[in-house]
Amino acid sequence: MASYKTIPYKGEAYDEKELIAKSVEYYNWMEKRRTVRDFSEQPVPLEVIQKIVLSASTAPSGAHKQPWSFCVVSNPEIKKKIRQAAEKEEKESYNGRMTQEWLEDLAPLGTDWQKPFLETTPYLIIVFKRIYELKGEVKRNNYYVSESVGIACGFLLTAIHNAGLVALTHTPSPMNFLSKLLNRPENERPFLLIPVGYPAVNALVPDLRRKDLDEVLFLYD
Ligand code: IYR
Repeated sequence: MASYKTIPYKGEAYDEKELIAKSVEYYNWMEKRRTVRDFSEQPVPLEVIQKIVLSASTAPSGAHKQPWSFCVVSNPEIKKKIRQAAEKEEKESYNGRMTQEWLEDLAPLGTDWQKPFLETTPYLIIVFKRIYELKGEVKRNNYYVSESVGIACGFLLTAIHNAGLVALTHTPSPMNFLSKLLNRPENERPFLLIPVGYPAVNALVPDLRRKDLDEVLFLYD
């Protein structure tokens, strides 16, 4: 079995003071990230999206298989088809498929079946998970696919935030129409649909509260 040659790890090391300052600074910056639903139509250079996708693709993955495909849609006709198909599914979901409890949980966010951002945002990034690899006719396994792709999407959202752009993690359900519309191979399944762009000038976001540390951190020392 071939194995990787090894190379020195090139990370940065900080003293304790710097370490604390870095972690505080990073948290304060991350805390500003918000899911935005009001996008501007202002174009974004493709190069930015390419770098954001490369950043996402640095995520760790099972057996380093990088089991993800990022489809970047800017074509207006394809965006229109995606919007139509997504709204059709969402309409059915909001009008019967979702439970009363689910609708109540969502009500404070004010979402509904209409998804204009699917057409107005400069880019839709549709993330697919590759449940296996296809080398010609031969199938090779991927591992921890949802975990790997989930982490990559986290990296993607962070890279978008770092660029000063905004995103929405949209999950039309069911979303198999995306495989058809984008003509994806049989080893791929849609994972997340992420519109990316600048926020609208007067974009509003819900004034929500995030859990405190003692609600999410449990120390065993
Ligand atoms: N997919 C629907 C519903 C929805 C579900 C959850 I959970 C959300 O946090 C937000 C929306 C939609 O996109 O509207």
